[in-house]
Order: sequence, then structure tokens, then C-alpha cells
Amino acid sequence: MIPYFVFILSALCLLEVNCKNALLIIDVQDCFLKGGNLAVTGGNDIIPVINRIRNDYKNSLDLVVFSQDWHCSDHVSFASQHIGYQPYQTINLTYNSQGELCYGEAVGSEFAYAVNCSTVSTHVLQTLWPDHCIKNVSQGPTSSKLDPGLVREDGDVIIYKGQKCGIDAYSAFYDNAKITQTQLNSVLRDNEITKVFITGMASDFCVYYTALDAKSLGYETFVVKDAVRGVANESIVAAAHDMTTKGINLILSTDLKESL
Ligand code: VGL
Ligand code: ZN
Repeated sequence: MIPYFVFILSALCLLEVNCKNALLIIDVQDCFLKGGNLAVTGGNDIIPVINRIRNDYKNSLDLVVFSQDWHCSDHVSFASQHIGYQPYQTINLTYNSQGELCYGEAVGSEFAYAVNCSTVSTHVLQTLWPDHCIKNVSQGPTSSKLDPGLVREDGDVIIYKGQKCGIDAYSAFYDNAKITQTQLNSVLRDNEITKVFITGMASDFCVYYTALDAKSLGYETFVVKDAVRGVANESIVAAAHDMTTKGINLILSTDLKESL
């Protein structure tokens, strides 16, 4: 569906009428921070940057949204669920039109959620990860808790993602097969948001896919370079290049004022 509504609001915003800004804080959770199973290098360093953005631009930020990666303990993205596979290897997963994982190639034969599909809908190349961000776990290396050092306020919105056991979700808008969507787009629309400023982790996975979806849904999209960190150098550079090509603005937090 073409997001006319957002495009009309964005057009008004280009005329400096009715611009509304949201700060998106992607997956700043224990599992991606120091001591977490999927600790992102330098991840802890972005927390004060994010807090500073909130504080310095309080009056210009109309909405603040946190996303949380929120997995089952036997989530399909965990290498531990696939016999003979190690973290960072990839497997090909097949889904039916309901987003159910079809029993297929390279899926560990023990995987509990596999069903037989008569109609195959989508294939997804899934990177396998260490066990991470398990829902309701708030201690230890798989904890999914938001970092307690993040400034939180009444009115902040939390979006959970990746909570279906058989399918992963990097973007805070959709699962990786784009079969189901989260509340994020409707929350942004309800608040008449036209610009999104994206921070958090990982700049080559969840931040990257969230930014691509935000842009194609019609939001003017900014990624705050010093408020993100990524998993691997090569994919960080590739993601940054791809985002720039697609019209996503990569800015520094010190230049945020000019973009709001
Ligand atoms: C993420 C890998 C697996 C992320 C989530 O937040 O970027 N990466 N799950
Ligand atoms: Zn995950």
C-alpha cells in the first residue's frame, strides 16, 4: 500500500508546516551491551549520546519510541536450535503465507515449530546468532531488559519485535518476511510523525532495516551516526552506503538541530 497519509504530511513538513519528530531507540538492551551474549562493540558508549539528544531537544521531540528484541528461549534465529550449525552461519528458511516456518532445508530436525506447507510464500536467508534477548529475562547474558541508564519518561512507547518463535524481525516495523507488522507504523501515524531519528543497535541489522522501512513508509529518515553501533565492520560500511543511496540521511548528533 502506498502510504499517502505520511507523504501528504511529509510534503507539508517540507514547507515547514506541521513537522513532527520521533526519536527511535533501537534495541539498547542488556543482550547487546557489555556482558551480553551479542555484545556490540562500543554499544555502551551510545547511551549518554542518546540521553543527551533527549535532553537537548526535549521541545522538538514529539515522541520517543524504544524497541526491544523479544525472543522465545528456542527462537529460530538461535544457532543453538539448529543441529550442526554455529553462530554467524546462515540458513535458508521457508515460510507459508501465514508466516509459519515450513519444514525444510537446513532446519534442524528437532525444530519444534516446523510445519508442512502446501503453499510456500517466502524464503528468508537467516543469520544464526548466539542465544540473545530472551523475553522477560532481566539478568545475565541473554537479558532483554532495556539499559537502566537510559532516560525514560511517561508517554514513551515500547515496541516489541521478534517475539514469534519461528521468524526473526530485524526491523522495528515488520518481521523479516514482511508478513506481520508491529505497532510502530500506526503509533507514528497516530502521532502525525513526519521525521524519524534513529539511534541504537545494530547499525548493520536492526537500525539498518528499521531505517529502510521508515524511508519506504514515507518518513523523512535520519540515522544518528554517533548514536549507533554495529556488529561487523564490513556490514556496517555496506549498510551505511546502502542507506545513503536510498535517501536516508546519516547525521551527527551535533548536527541534529538543523534537521529537526
Ligand atoms: C539484532 C541480531 C539479532 C539487532 C537483533 O538488534 O540488530 N541483531 N537480533
Ligand atoms: Zn534478535
